[in-house]
Amino acid sequence: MKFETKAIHLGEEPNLEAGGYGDAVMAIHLTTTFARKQVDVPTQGYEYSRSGNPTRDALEKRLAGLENAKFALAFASGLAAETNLILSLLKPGDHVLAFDDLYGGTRRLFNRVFRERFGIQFSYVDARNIEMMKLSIKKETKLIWLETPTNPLLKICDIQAIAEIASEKQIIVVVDNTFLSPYFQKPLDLGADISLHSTTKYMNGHSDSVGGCLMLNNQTFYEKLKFTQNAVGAILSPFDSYMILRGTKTLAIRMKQHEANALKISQFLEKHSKITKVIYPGLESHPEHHLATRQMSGFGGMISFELNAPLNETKQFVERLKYPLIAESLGGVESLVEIPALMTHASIPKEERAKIGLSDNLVRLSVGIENVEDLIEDLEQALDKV
Ligand code: P1T
Repeated sequence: MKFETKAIHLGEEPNLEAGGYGDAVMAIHLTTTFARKQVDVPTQGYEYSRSGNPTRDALEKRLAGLENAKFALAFASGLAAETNLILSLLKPGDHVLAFDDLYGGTRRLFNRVFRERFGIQFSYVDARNIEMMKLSIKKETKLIWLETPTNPLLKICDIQAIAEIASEKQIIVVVDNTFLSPYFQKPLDLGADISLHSTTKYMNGHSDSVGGCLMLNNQTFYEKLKFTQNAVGAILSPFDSYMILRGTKTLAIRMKQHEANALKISQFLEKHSKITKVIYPGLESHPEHHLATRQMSGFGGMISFELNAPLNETKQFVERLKYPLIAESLGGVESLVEIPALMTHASIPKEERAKIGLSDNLVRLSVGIENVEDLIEDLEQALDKV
């Protein structure tokens, strides 16, 4: 079954047997608990909705299929998925080697919760530099944590090359695949052990559900993650499971349009005299453009850029835009714009931001699927006044 077909049918096969209604769409099983006839025989295996729920199970089946994975688990947010992963697979003293450009909330979780309070070690390196990655592995290194493309600088690292180094040393490789969705990148096929998403973004795609998921093939890891999911309880609700089931049906066509719009906008920005820098993996000027072409099947819908203007003028430019909403998050059908240093990455100290090249006036644009001419016209009018 091909991607678009899985995205519509997997997990939502109608029940045409006696007792089923043949629903074309998965029901939202709001129930918290499941009645049984016999004390020791749960009905169809269901006991209590934290441990398992038919709507969440349907979503997990779909998510696994989209990423060519054997297993998937759905959580209350992307950060809940990350927390579940670390609690399941690491212990105090273990070391995580992470890409130095990550979503600000991920670094906050690592540094302020797991390092300060639970004694897990983290070091941050530029994962584009394979030699540096090799040199940074310690005997306590249990996990390599990648985001590619990164948030917000869209740096791209070689998943396959890193997975090869990691497997020699039995280190688990996690890839946060939020920025591309499985439509454009499948980290497990490239040798990663676990793929992670904030489903809040492209997977749901309509800015109306917060969620997260993990996909993987290793049964031992899956059992540990599943145990922790039930023990800790950060599950995705039945309603949000339904929302993401619905969202994934249009993932392929949405991603194509996000990409087509982003490519045109990045080309427009690159030519504009008031723009000093445009970062988009689909541009030949992107330093990892060739790796992107090999590793990804599309370039996604995220663009970061800098204006030839100080921060206050950059802010005014953003505030003059008519269509993109000034908001955190990304991956919705509507365009969203933000200044990471003041918003999504404000929790990272300024000197850390400077080290990775995240300037105060970098603008991040999540390109929506509005008409691209409207979006370009809007950018043009806002740039004219700079
Ligand atoms: O917000 P939540 O669903 O908990 O997901 C966290 C997360 C994880 N990974 C990546 C790459 C992310 O971008 C995010 C959330 N990011 C934003 C809210 C943002 O505006 O960048």
